[in-house]
Amino acid sequence: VEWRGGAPFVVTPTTPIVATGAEARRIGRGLAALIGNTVDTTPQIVEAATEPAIALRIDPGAGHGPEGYALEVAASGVEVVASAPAGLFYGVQTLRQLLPARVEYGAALFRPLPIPAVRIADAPRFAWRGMMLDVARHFFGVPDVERVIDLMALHKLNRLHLHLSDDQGWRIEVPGRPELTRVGGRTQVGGGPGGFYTTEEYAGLVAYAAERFITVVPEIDLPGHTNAALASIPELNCDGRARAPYTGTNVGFSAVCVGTPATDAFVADVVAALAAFPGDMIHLGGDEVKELSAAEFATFVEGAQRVVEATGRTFVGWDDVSAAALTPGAVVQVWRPQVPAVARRVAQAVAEGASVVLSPSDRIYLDIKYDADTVLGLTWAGLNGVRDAYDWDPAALLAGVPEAAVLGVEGPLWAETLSTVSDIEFMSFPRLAGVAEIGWTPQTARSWTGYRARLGAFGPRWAALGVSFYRSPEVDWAPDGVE
Ligand code: TNX
Repeated sequence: VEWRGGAPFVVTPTTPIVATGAEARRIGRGLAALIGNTVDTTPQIVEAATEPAIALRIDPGAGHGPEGYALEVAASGVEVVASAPAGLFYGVQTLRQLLPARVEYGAALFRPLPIPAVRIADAPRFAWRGMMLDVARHFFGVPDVERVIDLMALHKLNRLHLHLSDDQGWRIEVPGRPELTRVGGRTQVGGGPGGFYTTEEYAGLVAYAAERFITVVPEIDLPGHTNAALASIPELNCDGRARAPYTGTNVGFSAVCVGTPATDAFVADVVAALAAFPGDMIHLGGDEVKELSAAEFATFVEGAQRVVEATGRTFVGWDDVSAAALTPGAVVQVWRPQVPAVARRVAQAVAEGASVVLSPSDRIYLDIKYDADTVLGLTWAGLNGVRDAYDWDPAALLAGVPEAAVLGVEGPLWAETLSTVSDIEFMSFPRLAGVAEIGWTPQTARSWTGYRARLGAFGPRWAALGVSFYRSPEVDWAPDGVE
């Protein structure tokens, strides 16, 4: 970032957006909708302009990698250039963050919008910059997930991991297995109505995310965390008897019967259902299985991995799967780096060719309380303050796991204690902004003091968007709505 000083660019009701090609024009329409609140103040998308304009360009020779961009703001004009659409989209998100926070109010009367003169060249440090949403413990409907996707996009995150099944609920249709949603889809923690996504709704979410350059990573948790499936399909149990539905919050008590034709057919159907949607990865959980022997667990994971890989997708599992033999290219999502035995096994998996996504539970578990006064959330991993969530280096987290083996970072939001989108927002922000910055910014350019100041200035933008973020006392928050 190079602040150039001097006069800002000022967006007025007549400022055009210059964009050619379908993708640049689509991204331009998004920016136009942000700037304008009425037909009179919404910028026109044009092919060329003589007056000061905002130019959005995709130029395959622009450099900065597949997700990077360059942004230049001067009094005479704004230009965002990227070699691919994702980079152009991220450049526009940066432009959005440079615009006054009041641009986020959807109906406020138009006032000219200054953008400070600056030159930026930007590209992400990591390829996987994610959030996980647990829609199994409590179900969140399509509009709630779209809201999460919108907020992820503002923060340039690119992976939405959906935890689609657990003991308390099954949330996605599987062709030929209507019991899963008819029985397993009707429960949630605390006994509420639950719910599930129809195939059309889920496809709509995947497309909505893709329009914002976010790839959905679906997770069906196996072989444990499966009570909802065990209640729906009796044959998945070794005794052939359906389990009772479960709406509590214990973990580790359920597992499918390993090695039976019924279980193998079930895994095949589930993986085929997930592989029918656009995507590149399939997450099969693997966590907290207490009801199987070590041999049964390894047999299950190795078989499930083969089923996923046969579809051409990459297999992802929680760090528990490092107890099995993983194929090179498998992805291990690390949640317990603080447990020495887990850290050793993960390093071994990396030595054998696996890569990792880092979700340290004592840092970026978004469902862990901020401090002792937080009403929502859990405390089993301690307390995760705003600084805790930000102030760590992915390349230094685990011995034997160098930066090159780290695909990226993801903040998981488990939903035992969360039931509304406002609950989601409160636990996610500000901590998810820290995940985003860890994902983008080189370690040498990061500091808690710098981040803390920028976070304080970002509060009014969340407020304008109606995000019910936690005003942590660790940060000096700028006042809202008074620019
Ligand atoms: C552990 S993290 C779990 C989840 C819980 C979470 C609560 C992981 C792979 N398993 O089942 O929801 O803790 O923080």
